[in-house]
Amino acid sequence: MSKPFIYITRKLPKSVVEPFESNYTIEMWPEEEKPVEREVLLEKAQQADALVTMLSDRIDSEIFEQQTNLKVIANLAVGYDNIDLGAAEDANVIVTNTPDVLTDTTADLTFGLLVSTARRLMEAERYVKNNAWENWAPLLMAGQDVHHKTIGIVGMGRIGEAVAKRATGFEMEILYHNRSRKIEAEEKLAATYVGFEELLERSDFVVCLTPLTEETRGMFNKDAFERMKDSAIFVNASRGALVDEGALYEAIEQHVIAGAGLDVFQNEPISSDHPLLRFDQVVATPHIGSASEETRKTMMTLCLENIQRVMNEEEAKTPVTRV
Ligand code: 8YV
Repeated sequence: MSKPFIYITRKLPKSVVEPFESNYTIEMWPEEEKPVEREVLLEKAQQADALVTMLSDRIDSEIFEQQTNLKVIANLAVGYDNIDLGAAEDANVIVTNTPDVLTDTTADLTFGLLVSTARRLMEAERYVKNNAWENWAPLLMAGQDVHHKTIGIVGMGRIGEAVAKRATGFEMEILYHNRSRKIEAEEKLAATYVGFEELLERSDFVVCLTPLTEETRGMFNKDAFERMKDSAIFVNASRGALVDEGALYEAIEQHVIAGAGLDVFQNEPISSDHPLLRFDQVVATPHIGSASEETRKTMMTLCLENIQRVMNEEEAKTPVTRV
């Protein structure tokens, strides 16, 4: 009997794939940095028993409308807004994601973005590297304190909680907003549940970690930025489409808020002429929330383990369920 066929839509390291090669025929899109072409994805989805997919791969009804052997799609991300779960369910295809293993890594990056924006780290680095540091002045590159300030976390899931944990080390007041109350987090982290508007009004740092859904799309709009303090810093490590980027641009330009730390954008990848990059008060990173070598390799292995379990007719380790 031939081995089940797994298609992986990016080039993954040999060390991750090798342990699975004795049981599976594994083929990968040959590029590490370029997404798989749509025609190739459609063709491989017809042939494969399992796919490992990335956020940049649109997995919609077209994938399932064709004749397919697909049993499982393992998304290399905790988010799965690139996948039409309804279409997958109709086609009896199990979808898995990579929760937990990336929580701390993403929380580290989120907190790093917050500190970098508040303390003007990237701007200060440019200043030194551009040979502009000729004199010292009492307010040279003076930013804002982080410690003892108020952080408002929108989306108190696993990553939100891990960010709150880091905020306790900075002795911050922690506010959060979430679909449901998180009583345990409230007790453990002294976090206070507030409404979205109150969070915007009271926070020095507004941190967005909520998933992208039809309800949350564009929730950080003109009204939201106008409610924030003029000293507020907005941090987004979730999804770009949660933000009206035009409204964010205006809010920073007109000093409605003080700045933003952004790991995600509406249309990724962005180029250097993206309007938000004009501001010194914006720190931008290329969607690297979970991008530590250790974590990315753990995520990749989890994808293959999920596939292995489904192929062995066991329950996947981290299946995505529709809510
Ligand atoms: C992705 C992410 O894993 O997990 C998520 O939802 O946004 C990232 O950490 C990464 O972009 C690879 O798809």
